[in-house]
Amino acid sequence: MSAFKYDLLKQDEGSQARRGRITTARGVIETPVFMPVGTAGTVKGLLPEALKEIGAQIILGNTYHLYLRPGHKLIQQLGGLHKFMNWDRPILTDSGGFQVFSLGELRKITEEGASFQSHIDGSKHMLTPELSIEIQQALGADIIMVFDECIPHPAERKYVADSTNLSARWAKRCREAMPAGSSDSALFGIVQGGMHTDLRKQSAEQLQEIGFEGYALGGLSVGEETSLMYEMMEFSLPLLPADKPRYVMGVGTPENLVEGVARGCDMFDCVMPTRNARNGNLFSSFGKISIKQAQYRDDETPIDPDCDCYVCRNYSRAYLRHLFMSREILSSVLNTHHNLYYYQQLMAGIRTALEEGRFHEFRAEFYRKRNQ
Ligand code: PRF
Ligand code: ZN
Repeated sequence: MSAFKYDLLKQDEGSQARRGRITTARGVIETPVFMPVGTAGTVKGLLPEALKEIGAQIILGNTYHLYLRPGHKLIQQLGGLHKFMNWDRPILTDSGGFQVFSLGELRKITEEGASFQSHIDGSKHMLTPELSIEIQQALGADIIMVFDECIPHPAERKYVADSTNLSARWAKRCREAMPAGSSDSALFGIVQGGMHTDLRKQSAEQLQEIGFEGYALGGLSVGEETSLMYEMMEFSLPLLPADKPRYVMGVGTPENLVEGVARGCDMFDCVMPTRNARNGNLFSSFGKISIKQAQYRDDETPIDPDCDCYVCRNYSRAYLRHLFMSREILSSVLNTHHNLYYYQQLMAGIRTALEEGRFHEFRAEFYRKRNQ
């Protein structure tokens, strides 16, 4: 028997927002939740202890990267991804569908799967639904994603329709490839359908016919207008079962998280807080700052006076600017710590607001601070 379950704790009255709880064999995840990205078996720049201190409940790993390097068989032999990277809380792995899609010219898609050339050494590989499940099982992920094709935008309608059907057939093969009974891992389906509501609906129905422990929206945040992404969320999320978690993949900015929650999303992941940190772009309750700007040269204040993270309690903008300009390793470490803390606090604030029935006020206050 799988330990996996989702409990809907509270439905917001003024929006689609939900306060929920996912239970896995490795512990509970309070939702809505943001999952830091740990592509290659590490959330770049942070010790697992720091990740916990920040409040990360679950992190994301990538099939594509770990398959190519160091190899899923090696990780399995060494006791699985949790042990390998010293992280004992839940891990969700993405199937490789999106990473292969990002390779552009280096890939070819057939009924069988996706052939591609490694971005590391150019070697040829083929990822199929069955292999993707085998890899994610070997890694020991708590939540496993189906192998899909993330459709580029814009795309011809015929391409979107054919690809969405192919992803549905792949989703079925993923379900069938899951080991029966013994596994503690949950399998999530991924809704595609591009920017077409009828194809999104068809995809949501095809996946529910197969049956999954949770459902994701794929193919968003691929270059479309933000308003179009919100429209797609608004249309697609209510088509998914209310008693299962809903995950919008690869999203997004702090605004996207607030708006995603308002439309009924429970889970998010994005490289934005970690990647931006390494580029010196820092989040705060009043917006984003670029720490390399000359105005911070002698600024003794912390990144965000409202933030009580380790970095904001101990370091000035002047010091963080110095580290960034000097290309010091600690620059990435401290910036990543602050940005992920900001994302985790944002989600914790959303959860508390939902519990107290004041999500509407929280959302208004969130925008008020940014615009003042
Ligand atoms: N599919 C998968 N992973 C993803 C996406 C997708 O469509 C996206 C889209 N933004 C991010 N990550 N498997
Ligand atoms: Zn901070």
